[in-house]
Amino acid sequence: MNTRHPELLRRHNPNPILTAADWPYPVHSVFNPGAALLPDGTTLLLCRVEDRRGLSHLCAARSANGIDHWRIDPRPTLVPDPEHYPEELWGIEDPRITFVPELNKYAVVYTAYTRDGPGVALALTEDFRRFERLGEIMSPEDKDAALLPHRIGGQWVLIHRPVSALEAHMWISYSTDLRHWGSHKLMLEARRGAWWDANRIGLSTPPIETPQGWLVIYHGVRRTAAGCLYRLGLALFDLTAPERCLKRGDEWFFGPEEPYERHGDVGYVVFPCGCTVAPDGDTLRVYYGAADMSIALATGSISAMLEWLEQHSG
Ligand code: BMA
Repeated sequence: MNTRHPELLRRHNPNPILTAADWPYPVHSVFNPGAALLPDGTTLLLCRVEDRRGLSHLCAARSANGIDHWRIDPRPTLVPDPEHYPEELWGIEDPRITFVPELNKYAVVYTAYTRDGPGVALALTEDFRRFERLGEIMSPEDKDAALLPHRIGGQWVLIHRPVSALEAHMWISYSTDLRHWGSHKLMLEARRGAWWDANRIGLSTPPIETPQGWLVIYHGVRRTAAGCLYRLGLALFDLTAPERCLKRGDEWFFGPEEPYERHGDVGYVVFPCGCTVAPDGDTLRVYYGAADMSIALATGSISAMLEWLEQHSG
């Protein structure tokens, strides 16, 4: 019997690919980047950068091969603007990027750290230099959000993760104007008890559209006596009714193993917010925050993930 777990995501060597030491200005840590593949083939990462006050802003890094020789903006790319957007009082974090063909713009959905906790904010951009803010679209406490790339049944679709007293599940909401959201539906529930994804889950990268459905990488937070473990699982959702779960993997498939994932400001965390799909339509590059300290890369195959889900959904 083969007792080894299949490796659905292979870590780049050397990882991490970006750290605070690479930054052109003084920063404390860089992690949890959103990702986009630009039309000219450039990989863009919109990185969460934490300064020494403890507040985060976003900074773009560009690379021709998506691996190295990153060109990092010399100054912060998108900074909190609490004067005009009070919800950004304590910083902006964890961007998730979706290209929206209908608008010919990228939607950047990010966490705005408000006086009342984290909420969800949306900005549109064509070039990652100028941004049009639509403001806070989900009130606190809510985060781990991303927009789907096109309307379904005439409505825009947002996945997000509101928090109740004890539990945090993934929800889906609909809108006709990107500003006002309703028709809220529970999309994926955290499991209970000893499960790796008990009590608290959230979207990782924006969903990946495949002929079989929306492939979703999500994180599960397992609370232990020693702290929290952030690990990744897979689920598949209906293309035309994305709140309908078709398959859900029982086991996590990627978790903190390497020293840079186990040690940092928040150890035992792998936290992807962005991925790119290569022109072959199958090769997936996942960019993830490691231990809330640095940015790492792992590569996988969409068809292998779908195959795994076929075999591992209970
Ligand atoms: C989550 C988010 C992430 C962070 C992770 C681990 O709740 O706040 O930004 O990486 O916790 O600290």
